[in-house]
Amino acid sequence: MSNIGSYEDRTKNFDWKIAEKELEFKEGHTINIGWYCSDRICLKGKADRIALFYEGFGGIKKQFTFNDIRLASNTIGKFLQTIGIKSEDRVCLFMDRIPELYLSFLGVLKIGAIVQPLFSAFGDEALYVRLENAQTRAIITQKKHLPKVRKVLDRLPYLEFVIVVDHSKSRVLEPKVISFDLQESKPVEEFETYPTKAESPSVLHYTSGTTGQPKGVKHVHYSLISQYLTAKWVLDLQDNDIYWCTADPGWVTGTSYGIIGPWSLGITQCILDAGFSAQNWYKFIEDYKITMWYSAPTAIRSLMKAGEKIISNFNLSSLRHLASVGEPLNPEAVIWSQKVFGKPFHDTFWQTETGSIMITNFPGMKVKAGSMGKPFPGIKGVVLNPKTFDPITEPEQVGLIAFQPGWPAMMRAYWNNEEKYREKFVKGWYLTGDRATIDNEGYFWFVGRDDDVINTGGHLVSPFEVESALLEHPAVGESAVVAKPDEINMEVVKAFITLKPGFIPGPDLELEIMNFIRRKLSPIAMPQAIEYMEKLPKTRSGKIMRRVLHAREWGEDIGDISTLEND
Ligand code: 6R9
Repeated sequence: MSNIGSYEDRTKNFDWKIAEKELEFKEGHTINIGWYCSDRICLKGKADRIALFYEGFGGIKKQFTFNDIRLASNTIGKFLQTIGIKSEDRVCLFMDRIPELYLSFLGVLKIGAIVQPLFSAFGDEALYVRLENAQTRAIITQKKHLPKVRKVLDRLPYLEFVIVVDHSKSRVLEPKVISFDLQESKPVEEFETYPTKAESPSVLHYTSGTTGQPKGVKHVHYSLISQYLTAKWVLDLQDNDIYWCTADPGWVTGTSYGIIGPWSLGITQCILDAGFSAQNWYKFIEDYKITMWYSAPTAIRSLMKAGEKIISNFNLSSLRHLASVGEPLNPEAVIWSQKVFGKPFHDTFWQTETGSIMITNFPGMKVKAGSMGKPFPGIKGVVLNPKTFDPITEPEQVGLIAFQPGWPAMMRAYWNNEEKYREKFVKGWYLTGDRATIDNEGYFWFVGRDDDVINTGGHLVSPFEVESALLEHPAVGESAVVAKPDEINMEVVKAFITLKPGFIPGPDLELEIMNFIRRKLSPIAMPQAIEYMEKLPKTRSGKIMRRVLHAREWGEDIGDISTLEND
């Protein structure tokens, strides 16, 4: 059971100072995430505890203690300083989920530089746009990704160093390209961490949102305060937990809760970089006796698709707490998890921009399947009237999800884009770009992104609600619902679906599914068209890209699709 007290108690006397105190941080003092995640844990007597269990392709296994990650991040930091990287320089991490990615993350922060993690699966153009925007000075990568880096190197005058971590010997390989071998380097025992302050920049995450060009979201070292406390209270991380966050650090979940949250708490975490299959995942949980599992709806739906039978081949009894983020968590997924794992996935809502969890099913709080839960203690969350931008006070009305600025992990800027940053604030509220309703118990219910909500003949239809209902049909594996142009109603509902194994597409099934939704929801929400797909377009963080499907329906330009998953 959780040891953090009730939601009500935690909300009543909330103060971020609780985290400051636990972390022994005082205003005006140095705060450095790299140091907090390694040196401090060693100083607290946990130097020999495993910080990272890593498993890669081909069954490669490695493990690192907190002392190991302290030394490795010192060594990487020292190396970066030696070649001339300075505080606030941008250093991009462009690696698969290998240990060096995690160790470099801390190393870059320890020298006061800004870490810019990118998905290693990005193609050269996606890479170029982000490095160009951030005027990145160094990129740390692997041999296998070098061809993509070489392609853009000439066009990036600010990019002075390409550092390859898996070449056997440290030396200059070609102009601008050097290799750095951690194993071969002498571990740096004593290292002076750069004295970053609360407002010193830390992480630069690129997000494309659902529309527009990618934006660089700038975070600061003080974000640690939120990430530490939310990891402790919401993910309910306790001293002996074995934690698995399935997210890649190219996505904010993989840094805020795949590095900073757990390690600042001194928790052992596991990384699996061997692709997705239900078999692999369940085996990983069994092998490492994972107790806390933070994942995303897209993965959960894939596990649901793989069926329940396979689960009986594994012992998953170590699991104590489950949470999800990234997309609306369909009620069906919560019900399923309760049935097969004996506990529900706890939904959490937040964004790259918010830096830490904002709305949550707090441990111990009643879980309402399909709801995101309530604002984290200390967070003032509301839904605003879309016209007046005033908070809606009566329950069950659709409004814009907004927060009162001021929590520690809030972004400080969009990199070089003051205008877009300012657009996110109205009447003193930070606008998320999402819509929800709040019920009479204060629970938030996701409706859709601002631009995804469908208006059919004046009725607003929540794509999430229709998608969730579709998942309840036995044939449907995944679904994406968008507006389709219509002469009479302006817009009607169109559903794109993938089928579970064994189901055959055809007009009869289509009709059956349409009627299923009509009965379950309403004639208005019933899809007027259904299209079968092999797979749905998704971002690298697993979010369904409705925008791509929408643009196709409307004959519009699909815009930036550099985050589209394409393998
Ligand atoms: C952490 C992260 C943010 C957008 C957000 C919303 C969607 C995230 C959600 C959710 C419904 C949840 N989103 N969590 N929608 N329920 N629990 O995902 O950051 O990649 O920036 O995406 O994701 O639309 O605005 P990011």
